[in-house]
Amino acid sequence: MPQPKRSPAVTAKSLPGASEKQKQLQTAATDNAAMLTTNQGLQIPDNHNSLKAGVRGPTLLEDFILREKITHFDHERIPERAVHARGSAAHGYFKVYKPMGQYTRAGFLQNPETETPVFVRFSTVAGSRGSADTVRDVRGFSVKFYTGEGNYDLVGNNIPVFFIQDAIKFPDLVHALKPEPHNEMPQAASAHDTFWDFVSLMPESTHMLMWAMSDRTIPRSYRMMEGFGVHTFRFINAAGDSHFVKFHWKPKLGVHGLAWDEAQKISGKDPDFHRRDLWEAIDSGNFPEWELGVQIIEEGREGKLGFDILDATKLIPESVVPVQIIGKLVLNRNPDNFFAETEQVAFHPGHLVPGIDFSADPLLQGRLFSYTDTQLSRLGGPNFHELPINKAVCPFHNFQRDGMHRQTIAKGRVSYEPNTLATGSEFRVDGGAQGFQSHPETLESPKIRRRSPSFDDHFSQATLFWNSQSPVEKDHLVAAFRFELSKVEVPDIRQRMVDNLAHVDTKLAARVAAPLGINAPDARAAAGRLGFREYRMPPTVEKDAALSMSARPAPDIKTRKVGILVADGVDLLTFKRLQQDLQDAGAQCKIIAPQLGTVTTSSGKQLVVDHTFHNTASVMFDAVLVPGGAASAAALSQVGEAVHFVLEAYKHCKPICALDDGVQLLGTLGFTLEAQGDAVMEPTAGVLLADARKAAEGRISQAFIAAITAHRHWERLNVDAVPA
Ligand code: HDE
Repeated sequence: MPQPKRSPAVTAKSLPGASEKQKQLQTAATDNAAMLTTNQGLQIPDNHNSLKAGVRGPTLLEDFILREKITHFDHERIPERAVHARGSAAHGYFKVYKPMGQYTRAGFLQNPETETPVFVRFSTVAGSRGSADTVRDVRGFSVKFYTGEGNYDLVGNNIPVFFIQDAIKFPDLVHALKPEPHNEMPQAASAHDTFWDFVSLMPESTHMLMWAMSDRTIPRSYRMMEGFGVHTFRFINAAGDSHFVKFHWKPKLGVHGLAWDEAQKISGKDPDFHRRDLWEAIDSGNFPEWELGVQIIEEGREGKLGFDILDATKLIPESVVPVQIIGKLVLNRNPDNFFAETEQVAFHPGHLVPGIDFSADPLLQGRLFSYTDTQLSRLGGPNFHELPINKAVCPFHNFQRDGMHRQTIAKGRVSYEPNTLATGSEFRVDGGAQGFQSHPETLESPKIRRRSPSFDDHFSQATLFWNSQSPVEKDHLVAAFRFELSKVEVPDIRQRMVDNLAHVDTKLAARVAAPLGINAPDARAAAGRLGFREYRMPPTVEKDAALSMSARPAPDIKTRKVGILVADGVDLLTFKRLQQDLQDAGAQCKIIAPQLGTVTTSSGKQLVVDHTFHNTASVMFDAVLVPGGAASAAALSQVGEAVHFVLEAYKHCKPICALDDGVQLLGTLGFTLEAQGDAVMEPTAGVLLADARKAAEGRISQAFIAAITAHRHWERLNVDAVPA
């Protein structure tokens, strides 16, 4: 019988034209693939053919190589997280600015020279692992600090309050939020009956709903959102003194959202939008940074704040207790392997270090059980702390033994305490001032299944939030409520929700209700329902500026993406300087044209194209530049996708700068470059029309950079009339 021709076992040579990055990845791959073996190390000479009874015969059960490979593949998936399944993560470090010994003895909060390694995972809550990034949802913000005293996890969200007050309601909340059980729809969205049915019956969720309907839940980037520890924790110093503390993360890039229409479109154009954004920023050396802030409350003051600090549906206004900035977090390294790191990382609010402790917040208390329990099924057993991403970097030792997937080979015969056999002298861990000490809070109370009446005020802080929003933010909130409730098929649920909202603000409720085909909001009807509490604490503040996203503007345009729309005949001279100025200021400019390759400029040069109108869209960019050049402008005006690009950017209130003939592309919006006008005109917020030859040196750059720094121009005129 003729023998089949064999190819060499392994081929590993450099691809011609590979970039440095590709070469690195290639090197990593070939290191692993210098030869192919089974999991037992047996070399495999052929990875293309299973063992058969003759070349055309059945496969033999004996083929242990095939079976090992397929069995491993069959078990490649682990259960996804019940919530926060969709996430992205990065490595970095944390540094404290000043010693915090006055408040806490936590070692990593003492020395400004110490860099504590961290792993940070951002996530959405409702969607499955493969769902889109830009859905309307709360974002998780989990930080694992690998400290010298053990791992400390700060497992927070990008919203400072929560939907419910008691952990016992969490499964109900999540069941209501997740796709409906009969048809598994909708994916990664709260805009459906079961969610609004539940929250409209749980008035304690009203405050969080206000945040959820704000632009906080459609962030422009993980790098541009705040983080919050949500619960009240304790700092304990070396003398054992306790202070209550709330944790905040403040992004250096400012806090920015997307337009809702844009967020929905991105879900289709690039479901990995936030994942890609984080990855590319770190990959290009633009390391995202946050500052850690704390609100510290002396014991005894907590009763005078006007609400209960153990209630996770309440926040402490920053105008009442200012946030002290105490350190910074920098993310500077992407994971090497998504599964091994991002997927297998196990966070837990109970991973503490000495000097940090809990409060009796009943939501937090329930979490302390849940996070270990969930890892047992997700990561397959009690040894998930041995996975490299979860392993403490300080020495650790105890007498836990065995169990699924055990890695450690413990030596000797002693696996109990106290003992004398380990070292020959008595080893006993039975009290002492070292290590973690729970704060000795005095508890004298009856065993009771009831909420504290101090948790009863469900609306004051929702009103505070509403009052603190800018007019534009109020418009967005109303639009979001309308959108979500318009997807609710049962009119009674819509009605119940707007009746509740009447207790937040009557104007808000009336505006939300107007297009929903229901009756006017009725505050009294809401007050008559079970679960409602007719109780309002006297307000401590009427407004708090820090609750508005506009309180956290961007300092610059670093990493903002500018799309430059060109075709053959583009006038390079008019925008070369502007492009350079944008890049010098940290923006990333991409050339978009009808085809890949190059376009020929009006002076005959070749300009390299990054994207076509087919493979990208305006929703991938923060700003748009349309340079001059009669032929380029005329050609682009005939390309529907190019015209749509500009219209859509206009609708999403993005900065647009059009030079000379490029203004033609904005013709359908009614803009022209008036002969008598200024060299740089701004006919509506963030739209710059410039006569590049007349404008003074640098004037256009200055105006465009200022417009991009402002991020979105929500006050722009006639946005709703734009057909994009
Ligand atoms: Fe979580 N939560 N949660 N949660 N949570 C999980 O743990 C849970 C809550 C948060 O990136 C799960 O390992 C209960 C509040 C984040 O891996 C699970 C209650 C806050 C993440 C769980 C809450 C959070 C989780 C799912 C009410 C903001 C993602 C997988 C008592 C402070 C962590 C896992 C990551 C994940 C339970 C409420 C934030 C099931 C029972 C409040 C950021 O254990």
